Amino acid sequence: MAFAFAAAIGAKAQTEVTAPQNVYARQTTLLNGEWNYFVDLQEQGYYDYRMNPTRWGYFINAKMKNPSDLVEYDFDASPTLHVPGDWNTQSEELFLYEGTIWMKRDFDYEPRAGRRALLYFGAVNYEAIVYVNGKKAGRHVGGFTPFCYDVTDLVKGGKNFVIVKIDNKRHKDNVPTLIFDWWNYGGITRDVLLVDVPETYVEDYWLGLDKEVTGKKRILNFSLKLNKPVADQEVTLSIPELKIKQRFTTNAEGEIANCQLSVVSSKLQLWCPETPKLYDVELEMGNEVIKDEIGFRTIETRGKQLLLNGKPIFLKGVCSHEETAYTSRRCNCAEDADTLLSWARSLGCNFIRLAHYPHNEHAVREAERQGFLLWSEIPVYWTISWQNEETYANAERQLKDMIRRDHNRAAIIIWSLANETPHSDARDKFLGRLATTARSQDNTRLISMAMEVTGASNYVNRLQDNMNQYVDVVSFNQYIGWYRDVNDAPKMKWEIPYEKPVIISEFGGGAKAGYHGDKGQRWTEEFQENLYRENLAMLEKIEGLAGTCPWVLKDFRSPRRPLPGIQDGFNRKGLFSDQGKRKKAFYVLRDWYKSK
Ligand code: GCB
Repeated sequence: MAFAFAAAIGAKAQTEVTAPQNVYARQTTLLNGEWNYFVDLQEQGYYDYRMNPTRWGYFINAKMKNPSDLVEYDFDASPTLHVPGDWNTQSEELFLYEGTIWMKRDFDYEPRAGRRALLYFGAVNYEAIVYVNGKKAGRHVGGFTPFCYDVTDLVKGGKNFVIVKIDNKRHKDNVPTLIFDWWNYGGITRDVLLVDVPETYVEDYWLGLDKEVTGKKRILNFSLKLNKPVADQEVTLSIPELKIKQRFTTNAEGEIANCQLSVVSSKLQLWCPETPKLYDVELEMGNEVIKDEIGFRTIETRGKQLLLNGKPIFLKGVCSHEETAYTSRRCNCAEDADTLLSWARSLGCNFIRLAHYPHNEHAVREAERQGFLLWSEIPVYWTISWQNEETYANAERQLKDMIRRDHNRAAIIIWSLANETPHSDARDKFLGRLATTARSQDNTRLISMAMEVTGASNYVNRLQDNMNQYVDVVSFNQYIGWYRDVNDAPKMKWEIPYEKPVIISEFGGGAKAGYHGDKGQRWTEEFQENLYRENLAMLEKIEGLAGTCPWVLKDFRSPRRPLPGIQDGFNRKGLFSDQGKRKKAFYVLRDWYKSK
């Protein structure tokens, strides 16, 4: 089993630490709630009038002390935004805003001997520069993964304040790049926590089921890593329901490496969509107890088959953005996920492609409790700056952080590295490196990426992609019936010359809920319904088809979809409208999934 002991790529600010595994099980204080904010269009709170970073930036939280003082901002007199939350849907004037916003929150802190204070952000989109009591804690880029600072030396007893400069401007070299088909929600979009840990604490752990079945026994693989190389620390792992209580001791690196626990097969209930069994797991080190719920399952391929717990499975999937039902804002909690999951459930799904970036941890855990298999992806989307080493480091860091956060989630079976990337040597090199990294971080899951079929002259679609050597599952998006004539569907032949399972990671077309007409009339529910019928009939014939993920569960906001009266700023390829109305295609897919 691979364990991600390597430090994240890229220069770390002095205070940056690895975000602790299962942060919600630690001693934490939520720093969510109302944060004062103001917009800084010209970033004058950061740069002076010669465009040099200034020491007197807004992060010092200056206050007038004398009547003659000049201070041109005041956090405490400024309006507030709720955290977690995107700013776009909290203020009308921020709906289209892409730029810098400063946010501040006060908090109380009482130092205790032998304890450290970590400041954890679930995600900030896109760049965050974090200051505590006027001092910089660090800078982070990437909008969908957690990051954490050790702020013990920055906090003091009593009143403290944290200020974050958040910038969601798009840039060519970012991941994702300048263009993408979803809303660029800015802000502190996930939880902020102050985490109270001992000097030496469990930074990460890994517990999962081994693929090998030996006689009547199964093996659980267990590894653990402390935040520093402290030897001889005793850690007790308990899984009461399996009558496991075992003590381990850390080595000189502060690790418990590749330990194995044996369980009687008949006593172990495997996690699967029908019975998503999770076991209570406890890790005890000194006074610190970390509780988790962990499912045990295996995932592998055999030829063109996908095997869950050793048995072939067909993935009845759907793609979903992390955008709420009804209100169309960024999701950030289990309740937000619940509605979307119930919609996927009503379709008969057992699988969700979390597009196109890692979704929040609550959503992943909720999906796991409810028995959904998951595909989790990093936003290497369309045209990334393949030649830029910094862009690579950024993508790799997002990949590692995605894997690290969720490597104990049985629900996740596929790590996806990219979506619809244009072929070139530079791209192949970039994605090849990412694939090797993904494998080194986690060799217990499958790797894939949403590819494209090349050319369809004479109605022959051939999937030819150098990336196939790296993936376990061949996945591709196709839009026959939307970006190509629906009448072509019955004529299409598919050539996928790889001995690997095939997932159709996207197909679909738009319809405005409630708009009816002929099946040849674009945007009607009938058009979309017919498109689904034709596509399912066509896809069914693909040899080795192991799953389908139509695009998409619900209509979602996108700046690329302006058509008045129809799109109005929404990508309308949802099977549900943004208001939860089922479109006719919903029933076509539901019936097909019933037959699977
Ligand atoms: C795609 C993209 C997805 C888009 C979709 C569309 O191929 O992967 O992000 O939203 O097509 O609607 O065109």
